[in-house]
Amino acid sequence: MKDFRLYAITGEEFHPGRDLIEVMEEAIYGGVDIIQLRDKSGDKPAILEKARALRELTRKHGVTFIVNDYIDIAMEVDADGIHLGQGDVPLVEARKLVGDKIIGISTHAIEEALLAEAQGADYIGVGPVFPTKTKVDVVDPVTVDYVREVAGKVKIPFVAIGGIKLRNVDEVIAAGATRICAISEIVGSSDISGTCRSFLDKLDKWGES
Ligand code: TZP
Ligand code: MG
Repeated sequence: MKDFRLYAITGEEFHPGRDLIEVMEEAIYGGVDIIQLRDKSGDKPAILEKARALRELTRKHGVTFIVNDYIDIAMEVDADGIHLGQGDVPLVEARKLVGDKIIGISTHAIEEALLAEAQGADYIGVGPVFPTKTKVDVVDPVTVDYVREVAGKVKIPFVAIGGIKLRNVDEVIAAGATRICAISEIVGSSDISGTCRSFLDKLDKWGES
């Protein structure tokens, strides 16, 4: 997959009254490399409609588009990939369904990370690094110690996620993360593009040192 640094996930509860596509376009102007549609409403026709609109937007801007939970919707709109949780369709089964599309999977422990790598995941999520209210069924924070462990042992790309804010991202980067994912800090910002640029500035600064 094309490499990436900043990964934004949708979270409509953080921008009430604002249009999803407008919000995600601001994130794109701020420099995000990947957008994931994550929608837990269960309203499939509405999710399909959002997926179509985000596919059009991301294609226009050359941004990678990932769909969470719905492999069928990802295939229907020709997303670039899917994101799986540990309790979703097993990676090996998902690979048969999506062919060479990107498969990302959330991991919370090194055993899960190494298994995902061995089974051909394209990237893994590492988190939640910090406490977060965004994900309800979330496991305990894995802390930056897990980020450090993955940075030392896993060869495929990994993205740190969960409670990551501009004020604490330095700690995550110091632990070895070179790719960052956020929901509330990005889409809930009053200056979405500026927040994205600030994340990228921090990743750049650390990359130079
Ligand atoms: N997976 C692990 S933590 C999380 C997900 C989807 C939520 C991240 O949201 P936020 O608002 O960036 O903490
Ligand atoms: Mg899932």
